[in-house]
Amino acid sequence: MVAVVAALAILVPVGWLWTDSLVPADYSVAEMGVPDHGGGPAGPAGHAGMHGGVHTGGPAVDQLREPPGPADVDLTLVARGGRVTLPSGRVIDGYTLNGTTPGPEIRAVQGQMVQVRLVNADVAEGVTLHWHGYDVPAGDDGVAGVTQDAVLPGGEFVYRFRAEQAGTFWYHSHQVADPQVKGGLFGALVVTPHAGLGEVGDVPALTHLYDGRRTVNGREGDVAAAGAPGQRVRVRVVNTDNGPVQVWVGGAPYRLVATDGDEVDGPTPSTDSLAITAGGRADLEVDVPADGSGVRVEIGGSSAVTFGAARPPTPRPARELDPLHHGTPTALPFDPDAADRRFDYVIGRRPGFLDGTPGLWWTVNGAMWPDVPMYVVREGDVVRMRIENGSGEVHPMHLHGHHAVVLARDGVPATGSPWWVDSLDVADGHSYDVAFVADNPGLWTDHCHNLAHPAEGLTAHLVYEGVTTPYRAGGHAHNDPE
Ligand SMILES: [Cu+2]
Repeated sequence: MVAVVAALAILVPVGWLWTDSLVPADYSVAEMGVPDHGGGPAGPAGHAGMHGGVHTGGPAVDQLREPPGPADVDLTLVARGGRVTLPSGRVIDGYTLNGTTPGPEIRAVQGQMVQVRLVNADVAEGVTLHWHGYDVPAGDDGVAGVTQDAVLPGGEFVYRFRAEQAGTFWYHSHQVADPQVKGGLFGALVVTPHAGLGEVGDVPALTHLYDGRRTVNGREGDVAAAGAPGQRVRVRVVNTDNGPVQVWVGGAPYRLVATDGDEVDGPTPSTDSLAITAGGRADLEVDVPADGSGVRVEIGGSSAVTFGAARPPTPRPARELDPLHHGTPTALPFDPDAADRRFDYVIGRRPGFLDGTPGLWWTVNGAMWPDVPMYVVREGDVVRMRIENGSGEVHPMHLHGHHAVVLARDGVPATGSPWWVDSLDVADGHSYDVAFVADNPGLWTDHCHNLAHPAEGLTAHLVYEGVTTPYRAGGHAHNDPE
Protein backbone atom coordinates (compact mmCIF):
# COMPACT_ATOMS: atom_id res chain seq x y z
CA MET A 1 0.00 0.00 0.00
CA VAL A 2 2.80 2.40 0.95
CA ALA A 3 4.61 1.50 -2.26
CA VAL A 4 1.49 2.17 -4.35
CA VAL A 5 0.92 5.54 -2.69
CA ALA A 6 4.58 6.43 -3.14
CA ALA A 7 4.43 5.47 -6.82
CA LEU A 8 1.25 7.51 -7.35
CA ALA A 9 2.79 10.47 -5.54
CA ILE A 10 5.44 10.50 -8.24
CA LEU A 11 3.41 9.39 -11.26
CA VAL A 12 0.43 11.73 -10.83
CA PRO A 13 2.43 15.00 -10.84
CA VAL A 14 4.71 13.69 -13.60
CA GLY A 15 1.65 12.72 -15.64
CA TRP A 16 0.18 16.18 -15.08
CA LEU A 17 3.46 17.86 -16.14
CA TRP A 18 3.59 15.65 -19.22
CA THR A 19 -0.01 16.43 -20.21
CA ASP A 20 0.47 20.13 -19.48
CA SER A 21 3.52 20.32 -21.77
CA LEU A 22 1.74 18.98 -24.85
CA VAL A 23 1.58 21.49 -27.72
CA PRO A 24 -1.34 21.21 -30.16
CA ALA A 25 -0.49 19.72 -33.57
CA ASP A 26 -1.61 22.96 -35.19
CA TYR A 27 -1.53 26.33 -33.40
CA SER A 28 -1.09 30.07 -33.85
CA VAL A 29 2.14 31.49 -32.46
CA ALA A 30 0.24 34.74 -31.77
CA GLU A 31 -1.97 32.88 -29.29
CA MET A 32 0.90 31.18 -27.46
CA GLY A 33 2.96 32.54 -24.63
CA VAL A 34 2.37 34.82 -21.69
CA PRO A 35 1.71 38.48 -22.64
CA ASP A 36 4.35 40.78 -21.16
CA HIS A 37 3.68 44.52 -21.54
CA GLY A 38 6.99 45.53 -20.02
CA GLY A 39 5.38 48.07 -17.71
CA GLY A 40 3.78 49.85 -20.65
CA PRO A 41 0.05 50.20 -21.32
CA ALA A 42 -1.79 46.92 -21.80
CA GLY A 43 -4.37 48.50 -24.09
CA PRO A 44 -7.88 49.83 -23.47
CA ALA A 45 -10.09 47.63 -21.29
CA GLY A 46 -12.85 45.75 -23.04
CA HIS A 47 -11.21 46.02 -26.46
CA ALA A 48 -13.18 44.07 -29.05
CA GLY A 49 -10.40 41.74 -30.05
CA MET A 50 -8.67 40.18 -27.08
CA HIS A 51 -7.05 36.81 -27.12
CA GLY A 52 -5.09 35.52 -24.15
CA GLY A 53 -4.51 39.09 -22.99
CA VAL A 54 -3.12 40.26 -26.32
CA HIS A 55 -5.14 42.62 -28.51
CA THR A 56 -6.14 41.48 -31.94
CA GLY A 57 -8.02 43.50 -34.52
CA GLY A 58 -4.94 45.16 -36.03
CA PRO A 59 -3.32 44.20 -39.33
CA ALA A 60 -2.37 40.62 -40.04
CA VAL A 61 1.30 40.05 -40.92
CA ASP A 62 0.41 39.17 -44.53
CA GLN A 63 -0.95 42.73 -44.90
CA LEU A 64 2.32 44.23 -43.67
CA ARG A 65 4.05 43.98 -47.05
CA GLU A 66 5.36 46.12 -49.90
CA PRO A 67 2.73 46.45 -52.63
CA PRO A 68 3.55 44.70 -55.95
CA GLY A 69 5.38 46.77 -58.54
CA PRO A 70 8.64 47.05 -60.45
CA ALA A 71 11.89 45.99 -58.79
CA ASP A 72 15.49 47.14 -59.30
CA VAL A 73 16.98 43.82 -58.20
CA ASP A 74 14.79 40.96 -59.40
CA LEU A 75 15.82 37.33 -59.26
CA THR A 76 14.49 33.81 -58.84
CA LEU A 77 16.08 31.33 -56.44
CA VAL A 78 15.28 27.64 -56.97
CA ALA A 79 15.79 25.43 -53.90
CA ARG A 80 16.83 21.79 -54.26
CA GLY A 81 17.95 19.09 -51.86
CA GLY A 82 20.27 16.09 -52.28
CA ARG A 83 23.94 15.45 -53.06
CA VAL A 84 25.75 18.75 -53.50
CA THR A 85 29.25 19.48 -54.81
CA LEU A 86 30.74 22.46 -52.95
CA PRO A 87 33.03 24.98 -54.71
CA SER A 88 35.80 23.17 -52.76
CA GLY A 89 34.97 19.99 -54.69
CA ARG A 90 33.75 18.16 -51.58
CA VAL A 91 30.40 16.40 -51.91
CA ILE A 92 27.84 16.65 -49.09
CA ASP A 93 24.20 15.88 -48.44
CA GLY A 94 22.59 19.29 -48.37
CA TYR A 95 20.71 21.95 -50.25
CA THR A 96 21.31 24.39 -53.09
CA LEU A 97 19.82 27.60 -54.43
CA ASN A 98 20.17 27.83 -58.22
CA GLY A 99 22.50 24.85 -58.05
CA THR A 100 25.03 26.25 -55.56
CA THR A 101 25.71 26.53 -51.87
CA PRO A 102 26.20 29.18 -50.67
CA GLY A 103 23.36 30.47 -52.84
CA PRO A 104 23.88 33.42 -55.20
CA GLU A 105 25.09 36.63 -53.57
CA ILE A 106 22.29 39.19 -53.69
CA ARG A 107 23.64 42.67 -54.15
CA ALA A 108 21.67 45.93 -54.15
CA VAL A 109 22.40 49.63 -53.96
CA GLN A 110 20.86 51.49 -51.05
CA GLY A 111 17.35 52.64 -51.96
CA GLN A 112 16.69 49.92 -54.55
CA MET A 113 13.62 47.67 -54.47
CA VAL A 114 14.62 44.02 -54.12
CA GLN A 115 12.36 41.22 -55.28
CA VAL A 116 13.26 37.56 -54.84
CA ARG A 117 11.03 34.76 -56.12
CA LEU A 118 11.72 31.59 -54.14
CA VAL A 119 10.75 28.39 -55.96
CA ASN A 120 10.92 25.01 -54.25
CA ALA A 121 11.88 22.34 -56.79
CA ASP A 122 12.04 19.28 -54.54
CA VAL A 123 12.69 20.00 -50.83
CA ALA A 124 10.01 17.76 -49.32
CA GLU A 125 9.75 19.47 -45.92
CA GLY A 126 9.32 22.91 -47.53
CA VAL A 127 11.55 26.02 -47.49
CA THR A 128 11.42 29.77 -46.80
CA LEU A 129 13.90 32.66 -46.95
CA HIS A 130 14.54 34.89 -43.92
CA TRP A 131 16.54 38.10 -44.46
CA HIS A 132 18.84 37.88 -41.45
CA GLY A 133 19.50 41.32 -39.97
CA TYR A 134 17.47 43.12 -42.63
CA ASP A 135 14.51 45.01 -41.21
CA VAL A 136 12.06 43.97 -43.94
CA PRO A 137 8.26 44.36 -43.67
CA ALA A 138 6.84 41.72 -41.32
CA GLY A 139 5.09 39.79 -44.09
CA ASP A 140 8.44 39.25 -45.85
CA ASP A 141 10.35 37.99 -42.79
CA GLY A 142 10.23 34.42 -44.04
CA VAL A 143 9.43 32.55 -40.82
CA ALA A 144 7.31 29.48 -41.57
CA GLY A 145 4.13 29.39 -39.53
CA VAL A 146 4.62 32.98 -38.32
CA THR A 147 4.85 35.23 -41.41
CA GLN A 148 4.09 32.75 -44.21
CA ASP A 149 3.45 29.09 -44.98
CA ALA A 150 6.48 26.98 -45.86
CA VAL A 151 6.92 26.79 -49.65
CA LEU A 152 6.27 23.15 -50.49
CA PRO A 153 7.64 21.39 -53.63
CA GLY A 154 6.20 23.02 -56.74
CA GLY A 155 5.28 26.17 -54.80
CA GLU A 156 6.76 29.67 -54.71
CA PHE A 157 6.79 32.86 -52.62
CA VAL A 158 7.79 36.34 -53.76
CA TYR A 159 9.68 38.51 -51.23
CA ARG A 160 9.88 42.28 -51.69
CA PHE A 161 11.67 44.87 -49.63
CA ARG A 162 13.34 48.22 -50.10
CA ALA A 163 17.06 48.14 -49.41
CA GLU A 164 17.09 51.18 -47.13
CA GLN A 165 20.15 50.16 -45.12
CA ALA A 166 23.61 49.66 -46.56
CA GLY A 167 25.68 46.87 -45.05
CA THR A 168 26.42 43.15 -44.82
CA PHE A 169 23.56 40.71 -44.24
CA TRP A 170 22.53 37.20 -45.24
CA TYR A 171 19.51 35.13 -46.05
CA HIS A 172 18.61 31.60 -45.00
CA SER A 173 15.70 29.21 -44.74
CA HIS A 174 13.51 29.52 -41.63
CA GLN A 175 11.66 26.23 -42.11
CA VAL A 176 13.23 23.30 -40.22
CA ALA A 177 15.99 25.88 -39.98
CA ASP A 178 18.69 23.93 -38.15
CA PRO A 179 19.23 21.14 -40.72
CA GLN A 180 18.47 23.38 -43.72
CA VAL A 181 20.96 26.09 -42.75
CA LYS A 182 23.58 23.51 -41.77
CA GLY A 183 23.01 21.88 -45.17
CA GLY A 184 23.63 25.09 -47.09
CA LEU A 185 20.30 26.83 -47.73
CA PHE A 186 21.69 30.37 -47.37
CA GLY A 187 23.57 33.15 -49.15
CA ALA A 188 24.95 36.67 -48.72
CA LEU A 189 22.94 39.89 -49.00
CA VAL A 190 25.10 42.96 -49.55
CA VAL A 191 23.70 46.48 -49.84
CA THR A 192 26.22 49.11 -50.93
CA PRO A 193 25.83 52.80 -50.05
CA HIS A 194 24.47 55.32 -52.60
CA ALA A 195 27.97 56.71 -53.04
CA GLY A 196 29.52 53.25 -53.45
CA LEU A 197 32.75 52.24 -51.73
CA GLY A 198 34.97 54.35 -54.00
CA GLU A 199 38.38 52.76 -54.41
CA VAL A 200 37.83 50.33 -51.54
CA GLY A 201 37.74 46.68 -52.59
CA ASP A 202 34.60 44.75 -51.61
CA VAL A 203 35.17 41.15 -50.51
CA PRO A 204 32.27 39.13 -49.06
CA ALA A 205 33.50 36.20 -46.93
CA LEU A 206 30.65 33.92 -45.94
CA THR A 207 31.99 31.30 -43.54
CA HIS A 208 30.24 27.98 -42.91
CA LEU A 209 30.99 24.57 -41.45
CA TYR A 210 29.85 21.89 -43.90
CA ASP A 211 30.04 18.52 -42.14
CA GLY A 212 32.34 20.16 -39.60
CA ARG A 213 34.80 21.54 -42.19
CA ARG A 214 35.34 25.30 -42.23
CA THR A 215 34.77 27.03 -45.57
CA VAL A 216 34.82 30.58 -46.92
CA ASN A 217 32.38 31.09 -49.79
CA GLY A 218 32.22 27.28 -50.05
CA ARG A 219 36.02 26.85 -50.32
CA GLU A 220 38.38 25.29 -47.79
CA GLY A 221 41.77 26.57 -46.69
CA ASP A 222 43.16 29.79 -48.17
CA VAL A 223 40.95 31.79 -50.51
CA ALA A 224 42.81 34.41 -52.56
CA ALA A 225 40.92 37.68 -53.08
CA ALA A 226 41.55 40.68 -55.34
CA GLY A 227 43.42 43.54 -53.69
CA ALA A 228 46.30 45.44 -55.24
CA PRO A 229 49.30 46.55 -53.13
CA GLY A 230 48.33 49.79 -51.40
CA GLN A 231 44.61 49.20 -51.85
CA ARG A 232 42.12 49.30 -49.00
CA VAL A 233 39.72 46.35 -48.93
CA ARG A 234 36.53 45.74 -46.95
CA VAL A 235 36.17 42.09 -45.97
CA ARG A 236 32.55 41.32 -45.10
CA VAL A 237 32.68 38.31 -42.77
CA VAL A 238 29.33 36.55 -42.34
CA ASN A 239 29.07 33.81 -39.70
CA THR A 240 26.42 31.34 -40.92
CA ASP A 241 27.14 28.75 -38.20
CA ASN A 242 25.53 27.83 -34.89
CA GLY A 243 28.56 28.95 -32.86
CA PRO A 244 30.87 31.98 -32.74
CA VAL A 245 33.95 32.27 -34.96
CA GLN A 246 37.19 34.10 -34.19
CA VAL A 247 38.68 36.35 -36.89
CA TRP A 248 42.05 38.08 -36.91
CA VAL A 249 44.44 39.55 -39.45
CA GLY A 250 48.10 38.80 -40.10
CA GLY A 251 50.40 41.15 -42.02
CA ALA A 252 48.58 44.42 -41.31
CA PRO A 253 46.25 45.91 -38.69
CA TYR A 254 42.55 46.03 -39.47
CA ARG A 255 39.73 48.36 -38.57
CA LEU A 256 36.33 47.01 -37.48
CA VAL A 257 34.18 49.31 -39.63
CA ALA A 258 30.75 47.67 -39.22
CA THR A 259 28.92 45.25 -36.91
CA ASP A 260 25.76 43.49 -38.11
CA GLY A 261 25.40 45.94 -41.01
CA ASP A 262 25.83 49.15 -38.99
CA GLU A 263 28.89 51.38 -39.38
CA VAL A 264 31.18 51.81 -36.38
CA ASP A 265 31.97 55.44 -35.49
CA GLY A 266 35.67 56.21 -35.18
CA PRO A 267 37.09 52.70 -35.63
CA THR A 268 40.76 52.46 -34.66
CA PRO A 269 43.39 50.06 -36.02
CA SER A 270 43.51 46.76 -34.15
CA THR A 271 45.58 43.59 -34.12
CA ASP A 272 43.26 41.79 -31.67
CA SER A 273 41.15 38.75 -32.36
CA LEU A 274 37.46 39.45 -32.97
CA ALA A 275 34.58 37.14 -32.05
CA ILE A 276 31.71 37.08 -34.55
CA THR A 277 28.44 35.81 -33.10
CA ALA A 278 26.54 33.01 -34.81
CA GLY A 279 24.44 34.79 -37.45
CA GLY A 280 26.43 38.00 -36.96
CA ARG A 281 28.61 39.95 -39.38
CA ALA A 282 31.74 42.07 -39.10
CA ASP A 283 33.21 44.28 -41.82
CA LEU A 284 36.99 44.57 -41.53
CA GLU A 285 38.92 47.16 -43.49
CA VAL A 286 42.50 46.26 -44.26
CA ASP A 287 45.16 48.12 -46.21
CA VAL A 288 47.03 45.69 -48.43
CA PRO A 289 50.74 46.55 -47.84
CA ALA A 290 52.18 48.72 -50.60
CA ASP A 291 55.50 46.83 -50.40
CA GLY A 292 53.93 43.74 -51.95
CA SER A 293 53.89 41.64 -48.79
CA GLY A 294 50.69 39.72 -48.16
CA VAL A 295 47.81 39.90 -45.72
CA ARG A 296 45.78 37.04 -44.25
CA VAL A 297 42.32 37.52 -42.76
CA GLU A 298 42.22 34.39 -40.62
CA ILE A 299 38.77 32.88 -40.13
CA GLY A 300 38.49 30.33 -37.34
CA GLY A 301 42.15 29.34 -37.66
CA SER A 302 41.61 26.89 -40.53
CA SER A 303 40.52 29.21 -43.36
CA ALA A 304 41.75 32.59 -44.52
CA VAL A 305 41.02 35.27 -47.08
CA THR A 306 44.40 36.23 -48.51
CA PHE A 307 45.66 39.29 -50.38
CA GLY A 308 48.96 39.62 -52.21
CA ALA A 309 52.03 37.46 -51.59
CA ALA A 310 51.70 34.19 -49.69
CA ARG A 311 52.54 34.31 -45.99
CA PRO A 312 52.31 31.68 -43.28
CA PRO A 313 49.22 31.42 -41.07
CA THR A 314 49.18 33.84 -38.15
CA PRO A 315 48.62 32.48 -34.63
CA ARG A 316 45.52 33.79 -32.93
CA PRO A 317 46.24 36.89 -30.81
CA ALA A 318 45.59 36.46 -27.11
CA ARG A 319 43.73 39.75 -26.86
CA GLU A 320 40.14 40.10 -28.04
CA LEU A 321 38.60 43.30 -29.36
CA ASP A 322 35.72 44.42 -27.16
CA PRO A 323 33.07 46.32 -29.16
CA LEU A 324 31.68 47.64 -25.85
CA HIS A 325 34.65 50.00 -25.62
CA HIS A 326 35.69 50.40 -29.28
CA GLY A 327 35.35 53.53 -31.42
CA THR A 328 33.96 56.97 -30.68
CA PRO A 329 30.75 57.51 -28.70
CA THR A 330 28.07 59.42 -30.60
CA ALA A 331 24.52 60.38 -29.69
CA LEU A 332 21.85 57.71 -30.10
CA PRO A 333 18.79 58.52 -32.24
CA PHE A 334 16.57 57.89 -29.19
CA ASP A 335 16.81 58.12 -25.40
CA PRO A 336 17.02 54.66 -23.81
CA ASP A 337 16.55 56.24 -20.37
CA ALA A 338 13.05 57.28 -21.44
CA ALA A 339 12.00 53.71 -22.27
CA ASP A 340 8.29 52.99 -22.69
CA ARG A 341 8.75 49.27 -21.97
CA ARG A 342 11.35 47.25 -20.08
CA PHE A 343 11.54 43.53 -20.66
CA ASP A 344 13.55 40.67 -19.20
CA TYR A 345 14.72 37.74 -21.31
CA VAL A 346 16.27 35.45 -18.72
CA ILE A 347 17.59 32.20 -20.16
CA GLY A 348 17.84 29.14 -17.93
CA ARG A 349 17.64 25.38 -18.16
CA ARG A 350 15.85 22.73 -16.11
CA PRO A 351 14.46 19.23 -16.36
CA GLY A 352 10.89 18.86 -17.55
CA PHE A 353 8.72 17.94 -20.48
CA LEU A 354 8.80 19.76 -23.82
CA ASP A 355 5.76 18.74 -25.85
CA GLY A 356 5.66 15.47 -23.91
CA THR A 357 9.37 14.68 -24.25
CA PRO A 358 11.38 14.53 -21.03
CA GLY A 359 14.72 16.34 -21.04
CA LEU A 360 16.83 19.19 -19.76
CA TRP A 361 15.14 22.06 -21.59
CA TRP A 362 15.79 25.79 -22.03
CA THR A 363 13.61 28.24 -20.13
CA VAL A 364 12.78 31.90 -20.70
CA ASN A 365 11.93 33.82 -17.52
CA GLY A 366 11.67 30.46 -15.76
CA ALA A 367 9.13 28.88 -18.10
CA MET A 368 9.46 26.38 -20.94
CA TRP A 369 8.03 26.72 -24.44
CA PRO A 370 5.16 27.41 -25.06
CA ASP A 371 4.77 29.31 -21.75
CA VAL A 372 7.48 31.80 -22.75
CA PRO A 373 6.86 35.58 -22.87
CA MET A 374 5.00 37.31 -25.69
CA TYR A 375 6.60 40.76 -25.57
CA VAL A 376 3.94 43.35 -26.47
CA VAL A 377 4.86 46.79 -27.85
CA ARG A 378 3.26 49.71 -29.66
CA GLU A 379 4.74 51.39 -32.71
CA GLY A 380 7.08 54.18 -31.61
CA ASP A 381 7.89 52.70 -28.22
CA VAL A 382 11.44 52.90 -26.93
CA VAL A 383 12.10 49.40 -25.64
CA ARG A 384 14.78 48.19 -23.23
CA MET A 385 15.55 44.54 -22.82
CA ARG A 386 17.79 42.84 -20.29
CA ILE A 387 19.08 39.51 -21.58
CA GLU A 388 20.50 37.28 -18.86
CA ASN A 389 21.97 33.83 -19.28
CA GLY A 390 22.36 31.30 -16.50
CA SER A 391 21.78 28.21 -18.62
CA GLY A 392 25.32 26.82 -18.78
CA GLU A 393 25.87 27.56 -22.51
CA VAL A 394 26.39 30.60 -24.75
CA HIS A 395 23.34 31.81 -26.73
CA PRO A 396 23.57 34.05 -29.82
CA MET A 397 20.34 35.99 -29.36
CA HIS A 398 18.64 37.29 -32.52
CA LEU A 399 15.62 39.60 -32.64
CA HIS A 400 14.02 39.76 -36.08
CA GLY A 401 13.01 43.03 -37.74
CA HIS A 402 14.97 45.43 -35.50
CA HIS A 403 18.48 46.53 -34.67
CA ALA A 404 19.24 47.01 -30.99
CA VAL A 405 22.03 49.04 -29.44
CA VAL A 406 24.07 47.56 -26.60
CA LEU A 407 23.85 49.75 -23.47
CA ALA A 408 25.79 47.61 -21.00
CA ARG A 409 27.30 44.19 -20.33
CA ASP A 410 27.11 42.84 -16.77
CA GLY A 411 26.08 46.34 -15.75
CA VAL A 412 29.21 47.96 -17.25
CA PRO A 413 28.06 50.75 -19.58
CA ALA A 414 29.16 50.87 -23.23
CA THR A 415 31.72 53.61 -23.81
CA GLY A 416 32.60 53.25 -27.49
CA SER A 417 30.78 53.76 -30.76
CA PRO A 418 27.09 52.83 -30.56
CA TRP A 419 27.29 49.04 -30.90
CA TRP A 420 24.33 48.00 -33.02
CA VAL A 421 23.48 44.32 -33.18
CA ASP A 422 20.92 41.92 -34.48
CA SER A 423 22.89 38.87 -33.25
CA LEU A 424 24.46 39.04 -29.78
CA ASP A 425 26.39 36.34 -27.96
CA VAL A 426 25.26 36.17 -24.35
CA ALA A 427 27.72 33.90 -22.55
CA ASP A 428 26.77 31.80 -19.54
CA GLY A 429 26.76 33.87 -16.37
CA HIS A 430 26.53 37.18 -18.24
CA SER A 431 23.90 39.78 -19.03
CA TYR A 432 23.35 42.50 -21.61
CA ASP A 433 21.14 45.55 -21.57
CA VAL A 434 20.01 46.50 -25.07
CA ALA A 435 17.52 49.03 -26.43
CA PHE A 436 15.66 49.56 -29.67
CA VAL A 437 12.81 51.56 -31.15
CA ALA A 438 9.69 49.62 -32.07
CA ASP A 439 9.51 50.99 -35.62
CA ASN A 440 8.55 47.94 -37.69
CA PRO A 441 5.03 46.65 -36.91
CA GLY A 442 4.65 42.89 -36.98
CA LEU A 443 5.00 39.63 -35.14
CA TRP A 444 8.70 38.98 -34.74
CA THR A 445 10.71 35.97 -33.66
CA ASP A 446 13.19 36.69 -30.83
CA HIS A 447 15.28 33.56 -30.45
CA CYS A 448 18.64 31.93 -30.06
CA HIS A 449 20.57 31.51 -33.34
CA ASN A 450 22.33 28.37 -32.33
CA LEU A 451 19.54 26.85 -34.38
CA ALA A 452 19.63 23.62 -32.41
CA HIS A 453 18.41 25.60 -29.38
CA PRO A 454 15.16 27.17 -30.63
CA ALA A 455 14.26 23.70 -31.91
CA GLU A 456 14.56 22.80 -28.19
CA GLY A 457 12.28 25.66 -27.15
CA LEU A 458 14.61 28.67 -26.87
CA THR A 459 12.39 31.11 -28.74
CA ALA A 460 9.93 33.87 -27.88
CA HIS A 461 8.11 36.53 -29.91
CA LEU A 462 7.67 40.30 -30.00
CA VAL A 463 4.23 41.45 -31.13
CA TYR A 464 2.93 44.91 -31.94
CA GLU A 465 -0.39 45.42 -30.21
CA GLY A 466 -3.21 44.23 -32.45
CA VAL A 467 -1.06 42.43 -35.04
CA THR A 468 -2.21 38.92 -35.87
CA THR A 469 -1.10 36.11 -38.15
CA PRO A 470 -3.21 33.89 -40.39
CA TYR A 471 -0.44 31.25 -40.36
CA ARG A 472 -0.15 28.36 -37.99
CA ALA A 473 2.71 26.22 -36.79
CA GLY A 474 2.13 22.65 -37.90
CA GLY A 475 -1.01 22.54 -40.01
CA HIS A 476 -1.44 21.78 -43.69
CA ALA A 477 1.87 23.40 -44.70
CA HIS A 478 3.79 21.43 -42.02
CA ASN A 479 5.23 24.72 -40.77
CA ASP A 480 8.17 24.10 -38.44
CA PRO A 481 10.15 27.36 -38.26
CA GLU A 482 13.05 26.07 -36.19
CU1 LIG B 1 21.15 29.03 -27.71
